[in-house]
Amino acid sequence: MAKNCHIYYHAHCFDGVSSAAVMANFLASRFANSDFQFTGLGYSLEHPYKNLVLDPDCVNACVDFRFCPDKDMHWWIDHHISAFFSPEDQSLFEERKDPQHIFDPTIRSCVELILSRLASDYQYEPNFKFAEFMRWAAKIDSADFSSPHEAVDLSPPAMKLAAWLRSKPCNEHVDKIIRQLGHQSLEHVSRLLPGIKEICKKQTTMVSEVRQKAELRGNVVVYHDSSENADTINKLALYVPFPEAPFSVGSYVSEGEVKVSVGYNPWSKGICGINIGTICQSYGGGGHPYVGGISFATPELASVAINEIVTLLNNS
Ligand SMILES: [Mn+2]
Repeated sequence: MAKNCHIYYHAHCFDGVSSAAVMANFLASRFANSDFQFTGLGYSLEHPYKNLVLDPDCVNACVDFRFCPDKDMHWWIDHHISAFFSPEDQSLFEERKDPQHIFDPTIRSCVELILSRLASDYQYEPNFKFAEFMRWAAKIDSADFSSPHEAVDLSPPAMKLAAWLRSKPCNEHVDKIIRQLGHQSLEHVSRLLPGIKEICKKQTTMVSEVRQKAELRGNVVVYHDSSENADTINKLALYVPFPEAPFSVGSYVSEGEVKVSVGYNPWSKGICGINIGTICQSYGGGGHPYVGGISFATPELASVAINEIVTLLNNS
């Protein structure tokens, strides 16, 4: 039976859009000739679903993003350690034991979690080979690159798509690309991205900006960029000038807020003895054990928190 399906996903994220494409492929295998709508969601200071009105007649699904307490969110699959906005949301999830609400923070990408659990629990057999997406989603989401240079190298098609998504392209374009992802190779899709040439050029410029402006405070690379859209930078670029520094804290001005990103250097020799996702959560943000982000309403609030976090990281 054809249905209207609405898929919510983590916006501007390779794993997020790939998860949306896999979920669409899964729902299309259950409901032939269905219509699909996609909505990207991002972290902010407020509850992400505060203004959300779900259509109960739609099949609603949310992937790679926070738990939605609304009963009409029929599917929810996430792997973020900060999946629950509040303890109340977490209790709801635990009480309901809804088999269509799947959470496993031990899996490196949401694409992998969706593919494995829908195969085991719902006998899902995708009619498209998502292996390449799964490999790159895990690599990008967990920053599993061999060097800071590899992390900022935009030659692989998946890296082009990830950089393009970070540049916050308009919804209409992202929508078109998600619809291609379950049908075409990453190589093919990477050639369809509007403005990708400029993005590759900009990346080169940003990496040289970081080389000039980033400073080392103890074990932490600290970088601030107040230029427009600077938060589109690949945060791993911060380790290009300081490949040995264990941590980085970058701050960027975006849409009236200051976005702070905190990360553990995956090439650093030491062991990360601190959970960065938890630190970010304590400031109202979220993330994974090795990387996280926080939004602040003013530069003053951000700067106080940055100093505290730098001290915390230096003492860890
Ligand atoms: Mn993810």
